[in-house]
Amino acid sequence: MIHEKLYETYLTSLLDGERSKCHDIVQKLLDDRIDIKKIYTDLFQRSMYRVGELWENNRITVANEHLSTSITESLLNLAYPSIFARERIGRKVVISCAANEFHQIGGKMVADIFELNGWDGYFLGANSPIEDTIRFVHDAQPDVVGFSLSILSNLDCLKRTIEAFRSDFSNMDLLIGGQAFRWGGIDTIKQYDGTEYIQSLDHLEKMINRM
Ligand code: B12
Repeated sequence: MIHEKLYETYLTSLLDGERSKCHDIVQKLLDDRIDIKKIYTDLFQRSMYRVGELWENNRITVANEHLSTSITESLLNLAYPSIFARERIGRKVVISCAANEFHQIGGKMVADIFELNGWDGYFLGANSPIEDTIRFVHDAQPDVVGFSLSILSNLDCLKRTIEAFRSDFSNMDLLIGGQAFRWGGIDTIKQYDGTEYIQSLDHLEKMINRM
């Protein structure tokens, strides 16, 4: 549980670019063994969604948004000691953002949740070209591949990616997620066999535990 007051303090520090204050808040939560999924969603995701609203309403600049993004990305790394502490279970996942998709924090979190559960998570980052992602998957031979989509207008890129994947890997399970689906597109994803839309990190972890 992350208290409202702590969230507000964190958000203010993030918007002010106070990296060390943000660092201390997150480190204390980790030291107190607060669930990493909670930190990811109730602190990082919630504050970045707020940053997006403030930017959309011209209450902060692109520079402020970039600063918040870069602080958040650096803070994700604080969780690494806990994330890699679990014994490896010999399973692999590749997580990528569709081509033309530059939002990468959500996808990185997803790879981390797999790691937290003992998987080896390969996160390819933003705007991954389809052919190169397919080549990487041929080499890495993962059990599952996941794609993150934040901008609904990139849905066609994602469809092309899924179709290219299906011709090379007919039986590979594909996971799809990201906030683009707040605005539609879930029915499109459901048309593809072996492709599952996952709406949150809680749902993701339940699914990992069933695999
Ligand atoms: C930071 C940011 C950027 C940065 C991203 C940098 C980076 N390193 O990631 C930059 C500057 C590149 C950017 C660019 C743009 N952005 Co932007 N951006 C954001 C912002 C503020 C935060 C994104 C973020 O990190 N969110 C936090 C993460 C943790 O949340 P998440 O992505 O939803 O991920 C969670 C779940 O969705 C899920 N999940 C995500 N992926 C996956 C994958 C799988 C497999 C699974 C299971 C789950 C899963 O798990 C995560 C944890 O719970 C958002 C605001 C917002 N609402 O998020 C706008 C936002 C996404 N951007 C927006 C826009 C419009 C743009 C631009 C078009 C702006 C422009 N005119 O140029 C461009 C598009 C670039 C592109 N082609 O991708 C809009 C999108 C609106 C819409 N209807 O599509 C938003 C919502 C802002 C707004 N309120 O208007 N942006």
